[in-house]
This record gives sequence, structure tokens and C-alpha cells, in this order.
Amino acid sequence: MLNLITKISPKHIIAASVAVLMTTSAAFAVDLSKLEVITPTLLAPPLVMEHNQVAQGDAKLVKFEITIEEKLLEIDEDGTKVWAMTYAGTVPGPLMVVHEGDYVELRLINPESNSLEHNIDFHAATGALGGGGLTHVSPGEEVTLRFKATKSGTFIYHCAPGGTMIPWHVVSGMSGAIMVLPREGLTDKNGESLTYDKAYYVGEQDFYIPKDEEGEYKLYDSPSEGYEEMMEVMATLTPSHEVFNGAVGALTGDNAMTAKVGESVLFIHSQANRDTRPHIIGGHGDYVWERGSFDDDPQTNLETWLIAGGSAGAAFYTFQQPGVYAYVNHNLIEAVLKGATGHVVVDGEWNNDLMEQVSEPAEIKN
Ligand SMILES: [Cu+2]
Repeated sequence: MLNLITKISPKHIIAASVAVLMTTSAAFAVDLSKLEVITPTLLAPPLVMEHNQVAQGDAKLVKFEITIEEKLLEIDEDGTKVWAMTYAGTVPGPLMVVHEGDYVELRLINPESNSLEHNIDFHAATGALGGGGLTHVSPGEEVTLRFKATKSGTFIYHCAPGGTMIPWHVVSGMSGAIMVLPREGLTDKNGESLTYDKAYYVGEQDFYIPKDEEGEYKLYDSPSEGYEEMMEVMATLTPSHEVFNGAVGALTGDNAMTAKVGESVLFIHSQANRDTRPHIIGGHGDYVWERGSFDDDPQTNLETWLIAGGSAGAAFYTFQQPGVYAYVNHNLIEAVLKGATGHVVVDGEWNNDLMEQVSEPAEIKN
């Protein structure tokens, strides 16, 4: 058996398991005709689609549409470009928000202008490789998948076409997240409601860009042209870039996230491939669903939290001082040398009770 497995590539194993899924299951019809249908507009991260925190009425059929885009994306200040594979044109793809018990329906479009086959694996879904087995689309095709959001929490979705295509597509930017809120909204461990004033979606991405003999990052004419050399860099497990929202600086300067003193912000953070450790410099995670499950009580007052590779988590923080907060991956090498730094610019009045510079830096007095 062992011998057999070593001879079969992961792609074959996945293809075989999908075949089993598709041939042995008897399906029963589901009547969703009485459900209210909504068609929310997805927004480019870090923005989050408009949504109710507490579910209004019964479970809904929530319809989304995403067009896959293979596109050149500039990922640092030196102009390094990667052939990004994207859901809806952004890295990460947009954050979907639904409530537990809702049905999620996604129309996934792979236009003729793309060069590769793609699909989508929802970690929030049950069965068929998270939908991955039912959503393979070649350029020029579209597919529609529906799944019931039975588990509340934050979950990633990502492309997983099979074999080495899986990590290659994921590290080319092809992931996003869905937040399945409890119908009563978020609560603390005593069941008291936690209402946020705004939510931001930070998708962290590791890129593996090959270099030429001069040490310059290479640019290719198409995704496939760079495949082999990128696989070599990927095999080192050392990313050339580790960034938030697709590029160094995507969440700093003019692109910084914003808040006011007294406002509560929910930060949803995902990493489809690699562990990371978000930290708000000068702030805290008042309530953190580190592993993403809203069925579990949130942890409280964390300094840094861990998002396991292949997952999304959420952190709720009420800002108490104005200023620029750095939101970082607290592997500070990844934050400063690789790019995983964002900013939150907070307006409001300074509270001297919490902190005060008692004396300015000056020469040491004897
Ligand atoms: Cu893909």
C-alpha cells in the first residue's frame, strides 16, 4: 500500500477521491425556493462588504459572483511584478460575510483571457474537497456552487486544482476568506454582545519570486513561463516577499486603515499557506478568535496571536489612544524586511492617564 501511494502523485490522489465522491453518492433534492435571496456586493480588501452583525430574519440564500483574473501585480516599491492568480482581481480575494445557517452560492467565472484551470476550496464548506472537486473551470468556463454555512467562524477559501498546481496557485495569490457570523452576532464568554464599528480584512501573502544572475527579480511573460523557477524558490520554504493585501505598502501611508478613539475594529486576518502572528504595536487583541471558530469563547487581552497557515482568525480591539499603530506580523524580519506591515491611523484625544512622556529626551544629567 505504501509503495502504491508513493507512486501516485497528489494530483492523482485528489482526482481519484473526487471520482469516488461523484460516483458513489446518491443525492437528494433540496428546495430553497422559500428562502430570501440576497446578492451583496463584494468589496476589495481591506474593505469588507456591507452586512448586518445580527442576522435579520431566517436563513438566506446569499449569491456571490467572482471572476478569476490572472494579472501582473506590482508587489514592492522596486516594481517587482508577479503573475498573480486572483479571485476578483485582488490579493487576497474579497471577504464574504454570511450568517450561520445561510446558504452560500458562488458563480465562479474563468474568462477566456486566462491561461489556467482554477477552482475553489471553501474551508467553511462540507464535502467534495470544500467544493474544490465540483468547481474546476478551464478558461472560457463558469461554474456555480452552493454550500450551507453550518459552522460559524472565519475561514479561508483558496484555489486547489491538484498536485503542484495547489501550492503554486496559492502562493500566486489565489485565496480569500469568508466570515460566517453567529446569527446573534459576536459575543464574549458571558454571552454579552460584541459590536464592532468597522471591520478590515488583512490577507497575508507569501510570494516566491525567482532572481536572475544579477540578483534582480525576474519578470515572466505568462504565469506558466515562471512556473518551474518559482517551484525551485518555493522548495526553499523561504519567501522573497511576505506582504499584506498583495504588496509591500498596500496598507500603509495613503492606504492605511483608519479608526477613531473609542471605536471597536474587527480585524480578520488570513494566511492560506504559512503561519503568521499578527500584533498591533501599541494595542492589544481585546477579544481574539485565534483559530477562527466563533463557537468557541474568544481569548482576551492577547498581545500577539497566531494564525495557522491555511486559516483565518479575527481580533476585536477598541482603540484608546490616537496615533499611528503598526499592524504587523511579529516575526519582525517578515514585517520589516519582507513587507508584512500595515498601519492603522487613529484620530482622537490623547489620554495622559494611559501614557505620558514625563520628560522629553535630553542629555543625561549627573
Ligand atoms: Cu487557481
